[in-house]
Amino acid sequence: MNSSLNELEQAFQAKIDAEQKIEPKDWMPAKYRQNLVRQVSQHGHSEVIGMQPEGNWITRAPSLRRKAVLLAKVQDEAGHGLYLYSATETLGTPRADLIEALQTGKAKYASIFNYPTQTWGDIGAIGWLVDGAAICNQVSLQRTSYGPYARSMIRICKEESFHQRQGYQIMVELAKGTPEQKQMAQDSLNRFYWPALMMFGPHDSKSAHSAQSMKWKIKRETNDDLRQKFIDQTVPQIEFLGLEHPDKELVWNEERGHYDSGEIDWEEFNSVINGNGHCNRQRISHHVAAHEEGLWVREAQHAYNVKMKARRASTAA
Ligand code: FAQ
Repeated sequence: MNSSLNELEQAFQAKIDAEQKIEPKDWMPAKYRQNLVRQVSQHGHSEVIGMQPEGNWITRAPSLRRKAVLLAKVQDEAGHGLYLYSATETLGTPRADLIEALQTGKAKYASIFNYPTQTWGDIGAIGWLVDGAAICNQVSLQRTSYGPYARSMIRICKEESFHQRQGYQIMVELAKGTPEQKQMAQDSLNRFYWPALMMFGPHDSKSAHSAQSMKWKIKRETNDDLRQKFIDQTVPQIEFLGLEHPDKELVWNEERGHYDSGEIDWEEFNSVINGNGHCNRQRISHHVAAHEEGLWVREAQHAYNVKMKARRASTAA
């Protein structure tokens, strides 16, 4: 390796080891940049595509209050997507390229959003379990080494914790309601529990990016460690609801101080992340249609920017 490149890389790693943030104009290895663009943009895509399953229930929410709350939550997810796209753009990749990668299947988004929302209970389960899993992950990402990503996580986590509470509140109401409502809550828990565990990604031994991402402190905790945290925190929440745990192999392990759990269906996980889940095609075609319909807004914004730039240039002259 070229010695000056070697020195730059060593200085970069030393900065990371000293817990200093990497900022957009700092030197960084090409692979660090590439890995961040991959993870942060996929995170942004997850927030944006994640609006669809919940958006499906805005017109059918059971009360005006629930409708307003859900509408606000879905808007928050759009905002999260925008912070994350902005963070990715600071690494030099234009937004249009990110969108193209999403729409052509080159970039992934969280597998969970390819499951349909069939009942109102699913909206409770998403807020509780999906936002809950997202928070577990994102709290640790507040300490990620790339400054713009870390800062976006701080704000996003604050909003996600409201989301998680609104979801759990829906579940509490259903679980304490009529037998039919309680059954609806149980059914949603059964369908969303395992896909929520899949959000943490493959086991550490099978994770392609973890080792390097941990060294660069892009990721601060491994997939399995974060998943374990989520499994442990969810047990008392299920007990409080008076629902049955979907994992029949779950057992407390005194020695480890954690719950041991059953195995995820990795075949299902791989099938969903490779485009063959229930809703993959629908999610992308909906995104493409919305993007095309919004073209006039982007064109109007561009025309306005050009006009303002020309006006500023003429007043400066
Ligand atoms: N789904 O080597 P690893 C939310 C892919 S936000 C789809 O372990 P890595 C808010 C992975 O990308 C939820 N793909 O990868 C909300 C890679 O593929 P690639 C999103 C997955 O990056 C709530 C390959 O498998 N959160 O929910 C999944 O080190 C409610 C190999 O895996 C984030 O994105 C999966 N579950 O670890 C919104 C957090 N798992 O790129 C609306 C930030 C793995 O080589 C409503 N991201 N893959 O083609 C991360 O922490 C990491 O990227 C992981 C994966 C942990 C997701």
